Amino acid sequence: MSRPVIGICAALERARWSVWDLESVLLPHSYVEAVQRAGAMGLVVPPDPALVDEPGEVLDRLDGLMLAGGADIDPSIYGADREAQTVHTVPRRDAVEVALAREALARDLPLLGICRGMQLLNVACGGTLHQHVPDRFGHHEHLRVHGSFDGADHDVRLAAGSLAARVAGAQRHATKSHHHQGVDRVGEGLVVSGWSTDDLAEALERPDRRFVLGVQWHPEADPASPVIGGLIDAARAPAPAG
Ligand SMILES: [Mn+2]
Repeated sequence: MSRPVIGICAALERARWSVWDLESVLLPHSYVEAVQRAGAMGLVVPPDPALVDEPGEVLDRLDGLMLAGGADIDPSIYGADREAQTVHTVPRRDAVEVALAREALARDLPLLGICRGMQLLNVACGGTLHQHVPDRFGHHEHLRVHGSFDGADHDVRLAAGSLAARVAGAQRHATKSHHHQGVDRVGEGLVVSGWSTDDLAEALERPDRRFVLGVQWHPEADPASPVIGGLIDAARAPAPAG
């Protein structure tokens, strides 16, 4: 039996490798490996502008969608002015991912948003973001070292009976954290189902969908995390008729 196919949205970034320094479609291998480890095939989805109008063109070929971490979302999408700490936004990527997330919700395709991906899910549903969590909350517990998960592996508490708690297998869950933005106003239809000790939203879900989950932490960075396996299980289950 063939593996379920999970589309993983990749970044558009300038990158250096070997002798090259070029605009690149970029995705940390940890996302692809985590999907493979859970028994699925990871298909890297580049930010193709044609998908803004026709997201079904790629979703038709997928059993699940993963929105990966990455750059700050351009605040113009959620109707806010850019604050000083919001940098290096990639509006082309944002637009493609918003279209994919909305269509995945509409067709009840299993969807997991990780870090930026959770924020993207919120924005796609009309929500807003805190543009710099340390300014709002007065601490750096969600990101200690740029480019590393060191020192910011805080716990989250998950709501009893929530999808997040079911997938994590417990109401207290250890996480790898690396974010400076966070969910502010929650998008339409979404429910916050996880919090850090400062009450920042750490998990979002759509209880009226099969599997729509956003996590503010990085399960792909933790081989012991059951979260990506939860997406794969949902992607493997037969879609409801009609
Ligand atoms: Mn956090």
